[in-house]
Formats: sequence, C-alpha cells, structure tokens
Amino acid sequence: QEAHAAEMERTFIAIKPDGVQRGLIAEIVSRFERKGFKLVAIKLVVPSKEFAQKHYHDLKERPFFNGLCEFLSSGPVLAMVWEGEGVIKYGRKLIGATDPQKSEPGTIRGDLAVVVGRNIIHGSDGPETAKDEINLWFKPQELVSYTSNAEKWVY
Ligand code: 3AN
Repeated sequence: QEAHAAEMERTFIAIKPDGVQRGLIAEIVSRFERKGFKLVAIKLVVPSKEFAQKHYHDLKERPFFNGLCEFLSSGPVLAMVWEGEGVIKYGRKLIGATDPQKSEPGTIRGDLAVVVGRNIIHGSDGPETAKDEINLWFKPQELVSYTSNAEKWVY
C-alpha cells in the first residue's frame, strides 16, 4: 500500500470561530478520525481580515462577503489538512450542505449548526481549491508525513 501513500488526496478543513468558541473541536476532529482519514497538519490561528479575504476570494462579489471575512477573522480558527482516498468529496459529505437548515442529520452542520452565517466549518470544494487553500494556510514543512498504524486496516 506504500505505493499510493505518496499521492494520497488531501483537503483543507477549518473549524471557524463559532465552532471553536462552542467547544466543538474534539467532536469535529473525531468525526474525520473515526472515518479513517489521516490528519497531516493542524494549527490554531486568528487570521487577519486580509487573510480571510484571500481565503474567500471566490465569494468577493457576494453581499455577505464583508461580514463573512469579519467573522472568520474574529477569533481562533482551527486549520487542518486531512488526507485519504476521496477525502475532498467525502469531507464535504461529512460537513453537510452549506445551509444547516438543509444539511442532513448525521452531518456536522446538520447535527451542530442552525444558520448559514454560523455554519462552524469550512471544507475545500474541489482538487484545485484544496491545493490553493492548503498552500494559503500552511507552509510545506507544516505538513507532516508519517505512517499511521491504522492505515493498513483502512485500506
Ligand atoms: P461552503 O462553505 O459550504 O463551501 P460557500 O463556499 O458557498 O459554502 O460559502 C462559504 C461560506 O459563506 C459559508 N460557509 C457561509 O459561512 C457563508 N455563506 C454562504 N452563503 C451565505 C449566505 N447566504 N449568508 C451568509 N453567509 C453565507
């Protein structure tokens, strides 16, 4: 299984200030862990507003852009990189629909959030954004390569 380990898919996941303040870090991290995905980077940061604008640059024409960037930079964010087969798409599935009113029960937003402006978590929406967001939030040396003992039982 070593052969595909090097090119395993990665995604950027962030617990936003509301999720951190509500004490949901362990709950959310544990859902990704239990699934069988592997944590390769993690840090707690308070992003500047400029940094938040970079992160959400795709949404700059939307009416909620300013409020969203104010919010993301209002407190600590738990930034992470998770690795695993299909982790980008399946990570989005674990997270649930953007609007928590439409997220299914069993998903992170379905179980833990109520309104779209406070939907507690971000996940990259495709391979290109995953790459860009990982590069924006992390230096290459912050991504940790290691063999997890669970891997041979997950794959
Ligand atoms: P997702 O986070 O599910 O990928 P996006 O990329 O459409 O959804 O939106 C990014 C973030 O913008 C959402 N997580 C949410 O916090 C915020 N957002 C999206 N739509 C709205 C809205 N109608 N009003 C307020 N905030 C919104």
